Amino acid sequence: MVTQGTAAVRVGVIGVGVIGGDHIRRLLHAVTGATVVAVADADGARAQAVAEEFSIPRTHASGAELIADPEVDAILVASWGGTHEEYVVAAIAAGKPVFCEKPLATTSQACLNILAAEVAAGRRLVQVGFMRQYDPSYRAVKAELASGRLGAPLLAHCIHRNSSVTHSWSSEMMLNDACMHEFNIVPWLLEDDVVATQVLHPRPNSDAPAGLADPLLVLMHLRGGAIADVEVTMNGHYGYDVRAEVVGERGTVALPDPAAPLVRFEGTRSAHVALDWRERFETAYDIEMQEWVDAVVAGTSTGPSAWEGYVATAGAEAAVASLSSGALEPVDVIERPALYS
Ligand code: ISE
Repeated sequence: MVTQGTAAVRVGVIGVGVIGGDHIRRLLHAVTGATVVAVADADGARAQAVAEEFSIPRTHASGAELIADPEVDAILVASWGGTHEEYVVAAIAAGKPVFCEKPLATTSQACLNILAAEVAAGRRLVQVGFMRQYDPSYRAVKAELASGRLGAPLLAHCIHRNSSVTHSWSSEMMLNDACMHEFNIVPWLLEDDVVATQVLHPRPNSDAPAGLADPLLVLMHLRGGAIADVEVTMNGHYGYDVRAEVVGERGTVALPDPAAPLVRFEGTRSAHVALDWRERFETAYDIEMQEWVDAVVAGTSTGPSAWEGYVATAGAEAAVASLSSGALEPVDVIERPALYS
């Protein structure tokens, strides 16, 4: 909990690349109750430049040093996924709330180490950056399903399209970076667990970088018998497009298209499509960050838990296994610790 009388939660940010920089701006200008007092980045010059740009008082030489800073109340981890485990475990050891961008960690074993640290601490300190849970349209779909009038969910059809990606993208990243979101949002929407997954790959798009199995079709089997299909496309060309429709026993519910003016011009009718995930989920990111800060102030943890981070990583891992085996792969997880019940 933040010291009584403190004007704002003093956040330290580790990793100041694209999403880290975005969160700093958000904490300083879109959210109330927080300020950013320190940054650290593997690239010291970048940390310095960001500190200057946002007038952040301190730059630390390492994430560990930032976490130990007594003037930092809460940690935001936005560094490369492979570093998350170290920083999240250190923040838990220091008793500081930590917001960790997705993925919680790059392997399910690393996630288990985080769970073990949090369970040993005896309280939830970790929130994972699954921002879709804060998107008003996803929340509306969940509320509709929860009303029960559509009956039990039978199917979910999901689309996750990017416009284009760099050559550094691999087919595995399509699953453990991009589709990581659906491995969280599908169980959250359907209130059920993914128990097995299978990945299918059609003929690859000839515009995709060589070797990229783009697009992929990911099937998710849920414990209660529902099945979700997820199209993951990295080179859709026209914009960033995320969709979901859930088929229930008595009706269906779908995410609406994001609001955009309908333009009639020179013989066409058109509407703008978001260009990337930051634009599409800007509101969700703002709400996510505000609710995290509010929870830190209240000394609670309300957002996506480390448990959710773990099961999403386990699901993506099984999908990566299916990409090579072609088979339906089980998603094996440990029994849920009482802390997350
Ligand atoms: C990107 O890396 C993200 O994290 C976005 O949230 C995701 O939707 C997108 O597909 C990825 O490229």
